[in-house]
Amino acid sequence: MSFITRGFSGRSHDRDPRLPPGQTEVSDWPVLSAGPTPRVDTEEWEFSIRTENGAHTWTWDQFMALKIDDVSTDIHCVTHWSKLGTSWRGVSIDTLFEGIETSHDFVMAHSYGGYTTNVPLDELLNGQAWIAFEFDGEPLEAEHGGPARLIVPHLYFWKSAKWVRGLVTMPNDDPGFWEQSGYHIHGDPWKEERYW
Ligand SMILES: Nc1nc2c(c(=O)[nH]1)N[C@H]1C(S)=C(S)[C@@H](COP(=O)(O)O)O[C@H]1N2
Ligand SMILES: [Mo]
Repeated sequence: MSFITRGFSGRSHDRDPRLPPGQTEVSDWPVLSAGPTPRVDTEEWEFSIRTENGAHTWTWDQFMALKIDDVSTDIHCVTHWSKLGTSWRGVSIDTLFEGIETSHDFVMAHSYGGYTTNVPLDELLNGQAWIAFEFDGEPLEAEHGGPARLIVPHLYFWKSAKWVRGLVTMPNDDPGFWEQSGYHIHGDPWKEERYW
């Protein structure tokens, strides 16, 4: 069936074009957490965005009243696994930043439990990132970041902070948890920005 394609594509003949270099597809979903899994009840959960101009905070109920997107995307972990065609529901960072102004170009995502990761603000906007609370039609499991996690699918998955509790804008691209320990400051899987 793919006889001709095989001939032309050489040793990558069976490689799914959705797989960035050095990645292998998995069908299961590995759990990678740097510490214990925080258990955050939606009754207590809050999400906030803080800029140099102040803070906006949403409760779970307020969050659920926002515009919710269905997202289908591939995810790529720096440890070489990729999961293709995953489906999520969540609120886009565009929606959350409506009415929020900042002169800052960078964001630190903060999680319950203390994890942090840095992302340029313009890579969270224009339909590139969400605060997701459902996976495959089910509430996001605690091990995978529930009740809600950041997803930034076009960057390596360590940028997708589990148990996210807020975004803080910042003028400089300060490194987060893994970025301080040698992970790449940016993390584009197509450029293999793994470590530095
Ligand atoms: N809060 C928090 N978020 C995190 C991590 C973590 O340790 N703590 N690990 C990151 C890494 S390295 C990866 S690969 C993914 C793993 O997500 P998963 O466990 O749902 O596969 O979460 C990212 N987000
Ligand atoms: Mo990772």
